[in-house]
Amino acid sequence: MADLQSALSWYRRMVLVRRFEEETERAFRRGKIGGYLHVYSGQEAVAAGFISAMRGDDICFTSYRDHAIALLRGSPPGAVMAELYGKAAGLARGKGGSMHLFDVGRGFYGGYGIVGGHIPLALGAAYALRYQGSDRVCLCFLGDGAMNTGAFHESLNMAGLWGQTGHCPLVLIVENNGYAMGTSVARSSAVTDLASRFTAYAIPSERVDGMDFQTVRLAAERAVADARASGRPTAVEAVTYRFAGHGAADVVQPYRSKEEVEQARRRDPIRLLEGHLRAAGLLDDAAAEAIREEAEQAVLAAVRHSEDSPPPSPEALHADVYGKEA
Ligand SMILES: Cc1ncc(C[n+]2csc(CCOP(=O)(O)OP(=O)(O)O)c2C)c(N)n1
Ligand SMILES: [Mg+2]
Repeated sequence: MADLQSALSWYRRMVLVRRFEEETERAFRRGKIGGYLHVYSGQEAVAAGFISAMRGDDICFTSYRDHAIALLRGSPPGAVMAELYGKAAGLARGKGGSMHLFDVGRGFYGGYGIVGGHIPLALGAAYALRYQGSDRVCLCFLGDGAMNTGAFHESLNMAGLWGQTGHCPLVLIVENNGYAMGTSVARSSAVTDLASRFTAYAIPSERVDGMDFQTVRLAAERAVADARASGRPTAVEAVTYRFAGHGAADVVQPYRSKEEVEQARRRDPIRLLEGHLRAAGLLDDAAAEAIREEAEQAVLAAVRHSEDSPPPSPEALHADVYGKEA
């Protein structure tokens, strides 16, 4: 069992993520958040498990389901929320929105809307880290649906190849939540054992229960340590479930039954970790309530901060569009 004492602090952060996401859904319905919104509820153990295994100077990439990654890497909730509100105090200065969070100072390289489009970027970043002579690693979170894009296969081929000479410290994390929008894995993948698909590119992989923080964390520690020591890519398929719709507009959800969602909710990752912590005597009712209250206050403060922040100024329109010459 991974160290439960430190799991308590990750439990606290998972509670914050869940509460944060509930508030974003509410703000979207009230018209406070524009554009689009994909929440992470149900999948918290995956990001928390992997981010807990990262070193401060490691880096990560993900898709548009990105709020949790930023929060778990330590971005201030106020800056994350303000970005969703399109405000100048946002993490991307109000010009990226929900799908394009970015916090380079905390090793978070985004937040991308094109399915699979971030995988080649993560691959290049992993190569660069070794090329520059460091032992840092790059994590790339991706969905089950992203595994069926050309970018995935082209990137994995190069990752396998570069790994042969120790030039690709890339950890690939498949967040298998069972669906790509309204299409199930079974309807879209010829091989539904997603972890096994990495063997085509000589990349070691394993499949784990993505609802159990401790299990994810152990797999993450193994994968990160392997990538760091060998410079080879490694992959983990975390089997998880998204409790909310694909995005804020996915209300009816004809592609899955209420019973299926209820069944999955019985293995809520936050309650599972709470159970472990209570069994170990590390959490009781009063402490759990205090953690919920702390999350509540942090999220309400983030909302106030976002409401109070101005939108980006018209002059900011052209800022940050082009990089500066080195
Ligand atoms: C290249 C591309 N094709 C289609 C879309 C539309 N689209 C947005 S999300 C999504 C499903 C992706 O599913 P998955 O990778 O499993 O991630 P999840 O949403 O389950 O986290 C699709 C098809 C897109 N954004 N980009
Ligand atoms: Mg999916």
